[in-house]
Amino acid sequence: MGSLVHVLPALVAAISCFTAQAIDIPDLRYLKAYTDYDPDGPYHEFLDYSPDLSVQGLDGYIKRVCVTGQWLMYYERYYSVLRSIYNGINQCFNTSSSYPVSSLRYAGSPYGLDDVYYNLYEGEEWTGNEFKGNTNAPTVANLDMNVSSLSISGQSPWTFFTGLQYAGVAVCVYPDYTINDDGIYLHHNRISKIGLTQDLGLPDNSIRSVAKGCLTDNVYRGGCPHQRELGNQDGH
Ligand SMILES: [Ca+2]
Repeated sequence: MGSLVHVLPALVAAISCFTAQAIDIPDLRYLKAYTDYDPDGPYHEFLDYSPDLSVQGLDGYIKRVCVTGQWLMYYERYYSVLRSIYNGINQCFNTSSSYPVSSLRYAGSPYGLDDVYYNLYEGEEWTGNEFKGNTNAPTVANLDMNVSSLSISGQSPWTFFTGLQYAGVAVCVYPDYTINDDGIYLHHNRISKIGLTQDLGLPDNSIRSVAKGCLTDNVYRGGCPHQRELGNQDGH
């Protein structure tokens, strides 16, 4: 009987662990890429970045996508030249074959759909190299004084600073846009061109550190200029 007493709690723990995982599944990001417009056709499911879609044999062949999360698609390999953004929760979009896609990646947390997160990008319109995370960063390291666009997600604002160690000019950005499907939420905001976003008050290539929360009175709530690319469009 002694051993059974020990086995039972372990079994209960295993079952609750499985239940937690099952509940988490609808929150996971994915992108299903179809080579035809047929919703019943074959597809390749992406859960992570693809810097070169020729690896999956899909360079230039994606005609339809179904997504959960925020996905960025590019004309060129290695995230160069933004083609379109698809975001949603279990939403499908047709894409135009006249504008082939050669790489793709998601913006947001790799852990949970609406977990707090930020992504900083080297180029305008979320192109090029990236610095990302879910905690304070006293330096943005490889993107120091080179951030030209950004994305935030989850239910927390983030403060961006022009100095190292949270010094200098600061702006707080709120995730003021919400996608909701059957009680599953994604809060987010995006800035495509930091230098050209006058309300933001930060020059291009000026961000040097990042902190969670709103640590300044300089608050920015606008953004998401690429709503035009949602839906059955090319983004052009
Ligand atoms: Ca830059």
